[in-house]
Amino acid sequence: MTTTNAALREWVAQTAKLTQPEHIHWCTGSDTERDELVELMLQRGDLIELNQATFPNCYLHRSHPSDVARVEHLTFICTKNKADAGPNNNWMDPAEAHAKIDALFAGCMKGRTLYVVPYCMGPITSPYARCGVEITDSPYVVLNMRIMTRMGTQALHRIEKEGTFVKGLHSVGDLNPDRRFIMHFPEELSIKSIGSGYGGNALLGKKCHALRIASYQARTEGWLAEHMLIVGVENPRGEVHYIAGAFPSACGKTNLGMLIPPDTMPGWKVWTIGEDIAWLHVGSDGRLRAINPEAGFFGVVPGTSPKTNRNAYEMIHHDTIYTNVAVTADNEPWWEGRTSGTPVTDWKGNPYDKANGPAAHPNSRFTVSAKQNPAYNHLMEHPEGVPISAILFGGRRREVAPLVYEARDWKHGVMVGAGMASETTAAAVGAVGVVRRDSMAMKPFCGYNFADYFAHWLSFEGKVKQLPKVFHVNWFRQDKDGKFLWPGFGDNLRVISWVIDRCEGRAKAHETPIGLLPHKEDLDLKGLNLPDSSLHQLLDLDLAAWHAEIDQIGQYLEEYGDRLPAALRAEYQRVKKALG
Ligand code: OXD
Ligand code: MN
Repeated sequence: MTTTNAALREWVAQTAKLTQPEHIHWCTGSDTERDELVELMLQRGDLIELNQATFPNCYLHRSHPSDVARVEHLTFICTKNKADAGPNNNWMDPAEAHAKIDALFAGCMKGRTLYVVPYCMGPITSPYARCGVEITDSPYVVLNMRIMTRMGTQALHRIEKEGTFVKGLHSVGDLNPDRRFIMHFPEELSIKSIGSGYGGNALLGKKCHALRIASYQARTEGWLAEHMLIVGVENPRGEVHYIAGAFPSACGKTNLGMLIPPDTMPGWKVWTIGEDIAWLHVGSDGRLRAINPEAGFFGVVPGTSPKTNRNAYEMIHHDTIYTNVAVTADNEPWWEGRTSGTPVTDWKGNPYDKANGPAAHPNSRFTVSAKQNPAYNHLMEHPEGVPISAILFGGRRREVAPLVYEARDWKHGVMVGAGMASETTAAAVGAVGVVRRDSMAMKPFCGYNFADYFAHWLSFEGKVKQLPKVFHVNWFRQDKDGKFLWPGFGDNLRVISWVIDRCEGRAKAHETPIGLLPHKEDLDLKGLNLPDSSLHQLLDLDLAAWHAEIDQIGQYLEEYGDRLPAALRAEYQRVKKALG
């Protein structure tokens, strides 16, 4: 197979010359192609068949033990001007980056197959969708891209019609972390990634294209590419709202996107549009509308149980690729938080021994089609996307951030998003549990200078007929003994209920220096039985802690110097003054 698109033909030929594969395979996305790839990987031991009676069409992949998470320190934004990448990114000069990484690509596919993977991010007929082509030597990547994107012939046809696509070159190389780089060239709409087979580093449609390259593209074209879930909620009055939520990796986007209402909240309905990435546009109706550019979920497995997320638990019982989970004696996948079974083999393939740490890697993942989600909704395929009523920003904060507060207007909302922070998780290599600023949950994913990104966010005021209301939430507050104060999961709907009532203009809130907070009477807490002392801590403003917090936010924002939008600095000053 080949293509009528000369640029694509040329690029594949050049890449083959550089990487010297034994075969070239143009992916169609067909079932036969998938079956052949699965067979090949089973033969090579790159996939392990799980119990087909209880987990039909489920397979386990074990990645190299040094290759289990995103590598932010090896991820670069290569713009001509260093300042355009900003203090939020590692930067390398494009010419230097190409030379460095091309030297590693030279001959790296000898004896391997080069797969050409055309894909579309977003519903195939959506004017907001964008296409790309990933060249990879990893059949695991092909199988995952087939689930995570609209991959194959249809995407190729769109590319041939439009003539444009993002170029992503990937090789697992020799998996040596010293020869691992994830390079982005936003001005060329291209990506080069070598030395890792892990999701975020290797499935180039996801973080590399749909966030880093797309955020850059979005700025020049007047839209937003965000690290956000998109959820549809209908309350017992029959009012429907779509909410987008930006939370850092492994902070519960998948759980909130697939939330199941608690039994004590009858009449509520919730459906998933997305659980990791949202592309937001000003729609023809003047509202901010969101599409999910992805077609599947690449979610964190540990903690998934009928109690925490029954939808996800059911969804991953068939047609799922597991990466780095443990296995039971019955050959079923196992992870910490799974309520049945006992692990006998750990994620590395060794006999399980508690002394060696968790059985499943804390960042072990499932890859599944979004259609397997019991809360799937056909609106995920809607070319115009869904209208967004509210945006939630949130992180993992043991202290300081209350359960929920509302920004008083868009400018304040942008300031709240810019200043947000969260404890780091196992989704990226490095220390876990350290509080860091993670503006709009985009610290690892914004393909350009955050100062310009904040200005871009601010620019939506006036462009959108009805701007979403902005809230900050924190499901992760702990008491002094380290116990979570809020039950989370399905009960987060209680907070969403208040958010919707605020959007409808009927719920009460009181003004504080940081924004509008509910009193406990303003929240639907029926059947929850939370002690008053917990509610008090969750909804109280710790002024001393906030004085320290606002100073830290100020120091962080000043890292952006003169490039920081004056309107954001002014908004910061307003909040600081209000705190006294
Ligand atoms: C992810 C991440 O995989 O954010 O979604 O790391
Ligand atoms: Mn993510």
